[in-house]
Amino acid sequence: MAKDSATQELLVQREGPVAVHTLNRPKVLNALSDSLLESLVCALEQQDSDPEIRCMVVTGGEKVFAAGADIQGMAEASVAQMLCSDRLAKWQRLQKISKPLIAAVSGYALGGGCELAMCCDLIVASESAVFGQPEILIGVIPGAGGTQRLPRAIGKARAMEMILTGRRFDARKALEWGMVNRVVPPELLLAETMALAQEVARQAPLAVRAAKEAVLKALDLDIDSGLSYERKLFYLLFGTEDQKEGMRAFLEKRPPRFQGK
Ligand code: DAK
Repeated sequence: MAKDSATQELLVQREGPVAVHTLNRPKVLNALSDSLLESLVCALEQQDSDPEIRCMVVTGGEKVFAAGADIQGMAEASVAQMLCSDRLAKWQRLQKISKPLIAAVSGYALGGGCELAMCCDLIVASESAVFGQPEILIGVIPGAGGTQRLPRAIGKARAMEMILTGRRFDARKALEWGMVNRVVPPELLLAETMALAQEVARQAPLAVRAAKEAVLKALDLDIDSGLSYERKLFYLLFGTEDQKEGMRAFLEKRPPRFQGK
């Protein structure tokens, strides 16, 4: 994999159309400091506008995904300091990434780490992955989407229990509950995630973008509004060269060459 760019706490590598981001604060289990979150969001935004990149992976490596926000930097904060911090804005920027994001999760994905994984569009988990929203154990509640995304991911009853008790759940449960796409041995995590990312990256980029947008809307809209949203995006794709190429290639019995146009 080609090394693209890096800060010490975030490593960025590229393999063709896929960019891989590795959180790198092992001493604190990849706790998401403001600067780490900022580096990650900036890198993702940059790649979102780079036509050469078609899919992005976020991982913490084999040992740990992320043990949440950096408690050290938050413990003595006042309401005003929390309100005025731009941390929330970083999470909102993350939500606006239009290309597919895949989380490759091994080890702990707790608090903000679990929320980061849930912000991604697909999650590949290793057998050692452990998810949870333990904020209640330190006197708060999830603040970066956990109370909203976890019930959508695993259902209200399970999410309520996890959030009220701070209990953790493992990769098998996450798979059984529909929160992750697949569970693989830790040593295969990156390879399996890359295979999935490369498969997504081979599809027509504008259709991929529209598909992501439409599926995310399914979680917010009533069925009629969702169907209407889908229809508009569907028609819009008939204005793309890739739609012509995809359908012609099918009829000519050859693989398509998608250009993102
Ligand atoms: N922050 C800072 N340091 C952490 C950390 C964290 N979240 N998690 C672990 N560490 C540090 C430990 O302090 C320890 O440091 P040293 O003592 O070696 O200096 C080192 O990492 C290794 O951790 P442990 O010794 O505790 O390792 P164990 O294997 O025994 O336990 C653990 C692993 C993951 C079970 C445990 O470390 C743990 O419970 N960590 C805390 C998990 C947690 O509570 N996470 C939620 C944090 S709150 C916001 C939006 C969202 C958020 C904040 C703001 N806004 C919109 C403003 C998010 C909040 C959260 O995520």
